[in-house]
Amino acid sequence: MNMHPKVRPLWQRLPLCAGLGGLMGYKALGLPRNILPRDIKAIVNNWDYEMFRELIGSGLTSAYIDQPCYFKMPEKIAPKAEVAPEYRMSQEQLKGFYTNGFAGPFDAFSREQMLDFKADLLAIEGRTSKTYNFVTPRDRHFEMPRLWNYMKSPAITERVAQILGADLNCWRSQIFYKGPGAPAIQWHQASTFMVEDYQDPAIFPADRSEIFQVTVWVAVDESTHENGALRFAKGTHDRVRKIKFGGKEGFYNASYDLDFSEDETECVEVPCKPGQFIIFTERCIHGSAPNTTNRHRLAFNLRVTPTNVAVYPGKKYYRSVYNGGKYHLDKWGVCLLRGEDRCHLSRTIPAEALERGEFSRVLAPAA
Ligand SMILES: O=C(O)CCC(=O)C(=O)O
Ligand SMILES: [Fe+2]
Repeated sequence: MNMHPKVRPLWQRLPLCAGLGGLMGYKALGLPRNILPRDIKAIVNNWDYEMFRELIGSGLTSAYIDQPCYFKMPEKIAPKAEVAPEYRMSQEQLKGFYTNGFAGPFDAFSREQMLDFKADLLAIEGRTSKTYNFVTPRDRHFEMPRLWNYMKSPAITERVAQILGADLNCWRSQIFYKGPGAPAIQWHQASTFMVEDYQDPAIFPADRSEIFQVTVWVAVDESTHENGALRFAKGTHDRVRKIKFGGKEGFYNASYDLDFSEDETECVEVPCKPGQFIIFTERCIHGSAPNTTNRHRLAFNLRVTPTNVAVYPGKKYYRSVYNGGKYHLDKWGVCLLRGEDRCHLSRTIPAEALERGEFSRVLAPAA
């Protein structure tokens, strides 16, 4: 099914709305789901009534950008893991993270390390991924031990552990090459990453009102106002917004207008020196300005969940609506970033295999 957020002609929208109404009724009546075709079953299983209502009520011109979530501030803000003193986040930093949705920049790597690493990243950028068989900036850590080793640097993992807990999986990474003159990455947010194909979430937390995922974004080049440093809209991780289909701006290949205005809250730019990183929940509305310089801006990120969050359970592939491409998951797995995985909910690539660059050893989750 084509889930692209575009406004369809009325003659298509009317029967589609009727069909979606039928599926919503099917869900409400608790009718058997196993007999449904895969795509339809995914919708009945994973769409909340709110999602159905928004799509049908708007005549298929508006939808939640992702599975709806409403953030509940924890009663007590305290680190969720004990870490060495040099990595401890102050109470203010932790409170800032919960209030704003992001924290940093923090120091992880030297300018020299990043300068040297740049060559490796630039070399792999244009090569076919051994994991997915096409050129993609995603998940190159499977074939780049050096990238994986940076990702699991204690400067990063020990900070994230204070937010998500002691046992952490990395389920995705991405290289961000923002070329000279590249456009802005528009304001966006994600909760369970259902935004990818609008059928299945990528990640399945037990409680969506908690913080169950973070992104760590590492600057390889200095990021500045001129070349497109990251920008955040403070406190907007409180809820998942709606989008209007179409619209002037494009998020990669998809065009939509996010139901958010910059004067609702304080929007801040967070420039980083090479080797510094920012931790944020992807639920916090963020983006980056255009690169107005004649030099690229290179960065990479990792996406992290606690090990008790299942990632792509039973899923063979997903399609990325905004990135384009069909990502087969047979060589993909989560990688243990810190602690221990006692839950075994997701296909896993053993860390030793990654450190040796053996990207294809995948362990099945416990039945
Ligand atoms: O690098 C950028 O400009 C955007 C990064 C981003 O959106 C992310 O890491 O989730
Ligand atoms: Fe993002």
